[in-house]
Amino acid sequence: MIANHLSGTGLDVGGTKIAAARFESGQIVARARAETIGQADITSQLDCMAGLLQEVGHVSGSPVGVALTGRVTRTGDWMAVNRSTLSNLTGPNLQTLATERFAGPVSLINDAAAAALGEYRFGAGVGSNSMAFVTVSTGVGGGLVLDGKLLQSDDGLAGHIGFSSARQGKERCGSGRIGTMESIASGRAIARYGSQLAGKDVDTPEIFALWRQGTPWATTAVEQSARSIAELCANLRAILGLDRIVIGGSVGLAAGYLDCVSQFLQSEEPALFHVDLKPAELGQDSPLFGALQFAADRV
Ligand code: ADP
Ligand code: BMX
Repeated sequence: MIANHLSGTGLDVGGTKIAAARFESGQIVARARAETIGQADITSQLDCMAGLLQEVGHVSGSPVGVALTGRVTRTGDWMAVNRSTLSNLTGPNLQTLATERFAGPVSLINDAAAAALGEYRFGAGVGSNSMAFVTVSTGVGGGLVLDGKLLQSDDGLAGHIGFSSARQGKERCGSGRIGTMESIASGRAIARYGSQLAGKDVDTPEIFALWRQGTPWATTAVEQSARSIAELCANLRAILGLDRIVIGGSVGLAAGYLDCVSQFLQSEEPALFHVDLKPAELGQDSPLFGALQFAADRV
């Protein structure tokens, strides 16, 4: 389906970056970006979003669809599950604040749920009946479309697959749970494990570059993540009988990563638990399209 009914502005607030895009008839006509400040409170986060809206030339009164890392309740409260990503999100209701500040209709949704909707409607999920979007990014997030309907819960926790358990997981993550997918497979986890193995600080893109050159410790760090994501895909298939899983996020879309996940899925899981794996067709823009579509669905 073509997205030419989408006009307004999409925001995607992740654990590392905040992206904004203004849409006119389904086309992105302006973009802006800022770094996420993990310790900022809700008011400062809102200031940042407002600055980006101004940069992209947001048209007053047109819809704003906001995709947010963390839990977004049905009534528009926003809070972290992993408090080491966003540590200061207690306080006022974001829906109320954002509606006042942006002077127009505002819709809030979890970032991975938004991306699932975006891919289901306009990308790699088209034609699927039940699918997941899995983002491997700062954290590990998920959005689920089941029998054509986006799964949501009042408390905003539905779809938080990054907080399910991984066989190889041992550490406690910022959610308080031990051995989560997020603690072992996320961009942050790769950097932490890679740095430990290398004996110096290395970031995730560097680790990926060294992995492609065949550096053994970098291979160990990337494969630990990819093997766990393959396990997650098999778990999702077992629990929900999905026919497709779409992978996104900067780690998920890094060259060679999805092939590595596919190989682990093929080699380590029985055929019944294999699932059609595809990269996000909208690339980094899936949450932006999905957030604006979510806004359009609510009108
Ligand atoms: P966000 O989590 O803010 O939505 P991203 O999807 O960009 O943002 O994910 C950020 C994570 O991806 C960080 O851990 C970052 O180091 C990592 N990352 C960014 N670019 C790359 C790359 N080219 N290859 C591998 N990892 C990357
Ligand atoms: C975490 C969680 C999810 C989010 C996912 C991916 C927080 C702050 N975030 O599992 O809500 O969907 O990360 O988000 O608890 P990102 O920050 O990696 O883009």
